[in-house]
Amino acid sequence: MGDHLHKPGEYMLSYNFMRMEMGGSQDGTDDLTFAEILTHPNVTGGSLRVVPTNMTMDMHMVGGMMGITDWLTGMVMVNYHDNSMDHVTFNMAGTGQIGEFKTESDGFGDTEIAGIMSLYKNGAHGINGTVGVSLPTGSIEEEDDVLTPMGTRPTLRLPYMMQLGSGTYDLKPRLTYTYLTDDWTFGGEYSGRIHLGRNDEGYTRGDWHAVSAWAGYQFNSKIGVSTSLSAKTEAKIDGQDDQIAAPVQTADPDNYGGEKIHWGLSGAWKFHNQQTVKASVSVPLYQDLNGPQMEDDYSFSLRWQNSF
Ligand SMILES: [Cu+2]
Repeated sequence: MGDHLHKPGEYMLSYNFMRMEMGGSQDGTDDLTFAEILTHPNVTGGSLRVVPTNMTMDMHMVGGMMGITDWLTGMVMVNYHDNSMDHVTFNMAGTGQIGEFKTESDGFGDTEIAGIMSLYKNGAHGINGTVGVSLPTGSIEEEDDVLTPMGTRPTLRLPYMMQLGSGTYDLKPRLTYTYLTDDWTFGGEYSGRIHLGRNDEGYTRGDWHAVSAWAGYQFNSKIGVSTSLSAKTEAKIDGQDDQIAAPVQTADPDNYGGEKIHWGLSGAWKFHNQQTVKASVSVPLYQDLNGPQMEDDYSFSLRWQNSF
């Protein structure tokens, strides 16, 4: 949304559904087998005994934009998350499986407010800067039932990646360059998320920084396609939530972050006046993860927007 502004008094409403699938685990760039994961030490002192095999993250995002002046557009975005993760539980020792279980969390995530400013405009060239703040409206105390290596089924606080928010106020800067012709669009962007301070449970999610570049082609006034490349670096979690202490890789703050490169493809259809639908897919080309950590498989999103 950082690539455009609206005229003063003009509004835009959008809804975006996004699904991200993860599966398998890596340490660095190496794929890990169950047996390899089980030899890793864990935060509770022993070795890992529970292995996550798959995660599905669904996000529903509702956004509003409003043109305030010629150079400033305001934005608000509300997020709703629906996460599920599959696991295999192993015996206290060895590699014998005792069963499988699924954990789930859902609810509102963090809320973003932002100002998008036109910093430079000259013919086809434009640079926009966005200053965004993420408010900690998402829960960081989600719980669900798990299957332990002892065969018990207690309700525990879920690992960091199943929580719905960061728990901190976060800065979300963005700098976007676009070059627009009648048929073609080219763009480049830096974006980041910087977590301010420590949350109530005693940790800070890893800051991330990303750069991306894209090219788009407009076949006619209604149909366009685009392709993108993006690279992202994310730090480990700093600190620890004392209530997240299970023999599973996702409970270890060190098993977060890394470097990723993604390739994306999308198509947009302007089907009525100012109403557009857009479908996108993204797949990883390269992942160097602070592991053991689950790998990105793919993500897709479906977006509807209307200006008025
Ligand atoms: Cu807009």
